[in-house]
Amino acid sequence: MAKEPQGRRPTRRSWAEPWKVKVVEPIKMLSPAERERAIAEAGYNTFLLRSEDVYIDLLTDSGTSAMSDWQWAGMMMGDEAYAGSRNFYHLEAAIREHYGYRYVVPTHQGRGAENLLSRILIEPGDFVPGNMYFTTTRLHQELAGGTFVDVIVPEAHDPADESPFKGNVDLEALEALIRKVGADRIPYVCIAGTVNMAGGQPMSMANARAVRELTARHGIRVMLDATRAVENAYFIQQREPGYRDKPVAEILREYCSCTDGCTMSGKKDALVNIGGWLAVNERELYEEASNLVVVYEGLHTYGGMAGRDMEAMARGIVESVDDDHIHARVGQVEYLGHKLIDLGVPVVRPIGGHAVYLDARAFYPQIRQDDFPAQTLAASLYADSGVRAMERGIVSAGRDAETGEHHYPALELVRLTIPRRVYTQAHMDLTAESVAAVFDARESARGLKMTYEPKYLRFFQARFEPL
Ligand code: P70
Repeated sequence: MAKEPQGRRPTRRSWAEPWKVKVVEPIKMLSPAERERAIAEAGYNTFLLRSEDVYIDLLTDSGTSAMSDWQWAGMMMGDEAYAGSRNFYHLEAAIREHYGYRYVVPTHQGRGAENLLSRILIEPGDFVPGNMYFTTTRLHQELAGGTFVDVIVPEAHDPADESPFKGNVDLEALEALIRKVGADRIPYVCIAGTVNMAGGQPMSMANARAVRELTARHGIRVMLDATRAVENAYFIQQREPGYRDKPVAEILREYCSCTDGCTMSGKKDALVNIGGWLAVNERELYEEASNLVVVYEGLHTYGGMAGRDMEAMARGIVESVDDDHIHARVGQVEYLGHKLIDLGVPVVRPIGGHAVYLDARAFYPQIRQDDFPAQTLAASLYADSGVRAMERGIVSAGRDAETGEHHYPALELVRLTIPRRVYTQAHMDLTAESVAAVFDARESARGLKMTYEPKYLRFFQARFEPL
């Protein structure tokens, strides 16, 4: 009998998700004519589409993940007391164990924590350096009278640069800022891992430690945006010498130990549909935050969440640092990303932790940034297949608070964001084929013009018309 040819057996074994599906939610693709109508009615803004009109929803990984049976069981254990809910203490214990901070103030989501932190620490005229801006974070800094200063490494602005840690802080830029404005005008440095607006790019442990050392010399705090810090820890494990054999849980704690506290949107890493927190190590800061939280969120033992929400998040934190979970999560994002690279589609490299970012400038060189290339691309993708993505370019960047001019970000991107534990490989395949089809039709694309522009965070509600 003829032998099977040797070459047909894969040399590397596949990985697969460490779970199986127990409940399903039906989704359907509208007809092409219905999709055209839906996106026109939404003002060519994917935020304004009805979820029921979306086939595969890659708008965001925020609050869209699937909870486990253990988390759902926890939902039934909600202690809905106004004060002192047992679920708060479970949450506090999970944060102390896995993130390592001493004091925890729960909030309804990430921006609730950003509001508290900004109000407490920022004085008018202050500067807040960070490794690239995030929309809500920067807005709260500005509302408190501060000015955000981008100190991310220059390669973060180049979609083709393959550096492993494009989320790193440019230490020279940070030092130059300290010299220029003085340490007493910098209440804290805000670092994020992974960096959302840079394409989900991580920062290294070495860089976190160096930021720590530099700021310590000047008596400046470091606050972490911990929203996707577990994904960052996974990249450290995979890419940074000396971390290959360490569990992600251990790396996360080490990473957080380079900082004085964090704001957190639990809707991402922590595998819940709603929730967040502010955590700090200083008693005085905690006292101020737990006082302010009652003004804006709720009592300091629920912060806008139900008891059951806090239980789900406490359990989600435990699940999120599991090595098999995080490998499969980032692995799925990389699967989609490499598929697109193989199809010749321009994407931000290396592939990030929570999303694949299409490079809309490279897609549509004929569309000026003023005519919103990324917004155009996101709308075209929806029209092609009902896949919903998010603009992360000039619309997201908003206007300069002083001059009123558009910010012109170097990166003009469309984000295909993968919810955790929700979609299959087949959904990723279909998405990749749709992106390739839109890429093949790229030459016929025109831009958009903005017909309605809200004052704050305009990308959420702005409306457009085809040029
Ligand atoms: C997204 C979401 C939220 C987020 C984040 C980082 C690094 C803080 C937050 C705020 C949702 C979103 C928010 C604004 C514009 C578009 C989308 N990111 N830090 O899809 O947390 O939403 O809980 O208040 O990514 O990336 P929260």
